[in-house]
Amino acid sequence: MEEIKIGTFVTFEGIEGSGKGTQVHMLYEHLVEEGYNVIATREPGSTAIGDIIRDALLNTKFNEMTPRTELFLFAAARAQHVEEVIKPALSAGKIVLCDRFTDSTLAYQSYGRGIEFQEVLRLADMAASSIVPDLTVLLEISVEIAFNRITHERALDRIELADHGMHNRIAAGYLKLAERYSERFQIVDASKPQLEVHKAITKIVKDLL
Ligand code: T5A
Repeated sequence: MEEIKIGTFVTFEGIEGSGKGTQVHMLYEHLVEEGYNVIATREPGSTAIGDIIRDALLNTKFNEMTPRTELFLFAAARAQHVEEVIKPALSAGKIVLCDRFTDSTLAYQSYGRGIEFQEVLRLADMAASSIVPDLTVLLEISVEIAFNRITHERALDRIELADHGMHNRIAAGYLKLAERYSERFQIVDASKPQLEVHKAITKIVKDLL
C-alpha cells in the first residue's frame, strides 16, 4: 500500500550561488530551536547511491555526457532519495527542507539543455513518485551576482562550466515555473543580505506551518 504523506515538504530552488544551501541551513537551525521536527537534505545526493551519481554528474572529466544521460542520472539519484529519505520523513510527520528537487530538473535539463518539457516532466514525476512540494521557495538573483559569489571561493563543476547562455535560460526558466506552479511557488529576492533573505523565508514558511 502507498505511504500517506503527512509531513510538510518545502523545496528550495534557484541558480548556483543563489544561497539555497545557506538559507536551508539557517531555516533548519531556526525551526529546530522552535521545537519543530525537521530534516534538511539536498539533491543530487544525500544517499550512498546518490552521492556516487552526484560525483559522476558534477565531474569535469565527463564532458562527453549527453543531456539525456544527465537527465536520467538526476532522475535515478532522486528516485533513491525519495524512497530512502523523503518519503520516510514525510510519513513520520516531519518538515522536510530540500535543497533542489523536480523543478531543478525542469529548469536545467529542459529550459537549460533543451530536452522537451513534457518528456522531462514525465520522468521527473516518476522519479519523485509523484510527490509534489507543499511550498517551493525560489531564490531569485542575476547570473552575474550569483556566479561572482561562487567563482571567488571554489572551482566550478561540470554543470556550472556550461556557457552563460544556458545559465540565463535556467534563470528565466525558473520564473516560468514560478508562474506555471504559482499555487506553491514563492519568489524571494536573493540579492539581499543573508539575514534579510532568512527573515523573508521564515515568514513564508511560518505562514504555511
Ligand atoms: N542540477 C541539480 C540539475 O541540473 N538538475 C537537477 O535535477 C538537480 C537536482 C548541483 C548541480 O546540479 C544541477 C544544479 C547544480 O549545477 P550543487 O553543488 O549542489 O550542484 O550546486 P548548488 O545547489 O547550486 O549549490 P551552490 O552551493 O553552488 O549554491 P547555493 O546553495 O545556492 O549557494 P550557497 O548557499 O552555497 O552560497 C554560495 C556563496 O554565496 C554566499 C555564501 O556564503 C557562499 O559563499 N552567500 C551570500 N553572499 C552574499 N549575500 C547573500 N545573501 C548570500 N547568500 C549566500
